[in-house]
Amino acid sequence: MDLKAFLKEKGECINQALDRFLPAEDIIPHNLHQAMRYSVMAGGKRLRPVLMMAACEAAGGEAERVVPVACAMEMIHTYSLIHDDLPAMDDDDFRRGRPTCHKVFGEAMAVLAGDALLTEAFVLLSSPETARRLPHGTLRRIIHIIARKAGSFGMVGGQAVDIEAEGKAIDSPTLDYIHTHKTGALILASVQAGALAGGADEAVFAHLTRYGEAAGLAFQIADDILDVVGDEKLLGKKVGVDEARGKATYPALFGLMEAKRRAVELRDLALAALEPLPAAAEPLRQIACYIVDRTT
Ligand code: GRG
Repeated sequence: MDLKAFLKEKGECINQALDRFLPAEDIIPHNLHQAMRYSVMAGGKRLRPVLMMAACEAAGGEAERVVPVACAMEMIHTYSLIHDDLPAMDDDDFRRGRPTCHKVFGEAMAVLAGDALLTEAFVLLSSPETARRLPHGTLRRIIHIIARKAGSFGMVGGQAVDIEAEGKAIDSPTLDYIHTHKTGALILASVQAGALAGGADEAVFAHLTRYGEAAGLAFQIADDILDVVGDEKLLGKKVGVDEARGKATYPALFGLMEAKRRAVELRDLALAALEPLPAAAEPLRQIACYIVDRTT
């Protein structure tokens, strides 16, 4: 299997669907809809949607049925990036290779673009189009998982602890809390949503949950490492910012070597979780390796 081709094909499918689901720029309020589109359509790896589609196939379903849910997930992810880049949070000027939303549209409009993306994600999740593709009970469970993992028990909770930890010495359990919530939660929710949409039974759901947990934490550790050794041009954002801000990261707490060792260990845990699954889980296997080896 060619992972590059898989990522390209699924990414294009998501980009086309996002273009269809996002409000058009010529609909009032123009500036708000432009800001939403500016950040979502700026590129990005589409890792969460691709993981969701891959998990759906691994569980025996057709990836097509999870596309609206995957687009909603990308909208939630993009909202979090817009808000994270604001001066009140990480104060970043570049994201996805272009000036951040607030640099182009102003802070107030960036706040609103993030708010609207989060809200529109749930409009999409509860829309007739999404309901036509998934059984009612499955969709209800998926919406519950995504809402939980996006809120104060998930990503927003992780972000809150991350902000409070800035410039302070923190312990390893707090760092794991930040990473598994701030970043891991949406990655896990993507895998779980895909698994349910694919018709996973409880055993397969449990295997894919273990995969999602390990892959989510590995992704954030790899992100910490890239902030130390990554290439700004490839990443489309500044590097070295974590250290400058006194951010809680794996390299800061344990050193670069140990951070790399832990990322590889988590990749292996993710791969082990997939062992009972059929050949259709091959894309998930390769994505686990990509997450740790990536340069973007
Ligand atoms: C503001 C509620 C709120 C949450 C922010 C996502 C997040 C929580 C903060 C982003 C800070 C950050 C850069 C974390 C590192 C991990 C991460 C989420 C990286 C960005 O995700 P990618 O690499 O980005 O998948 P693309 O652009 O490829 O989609």
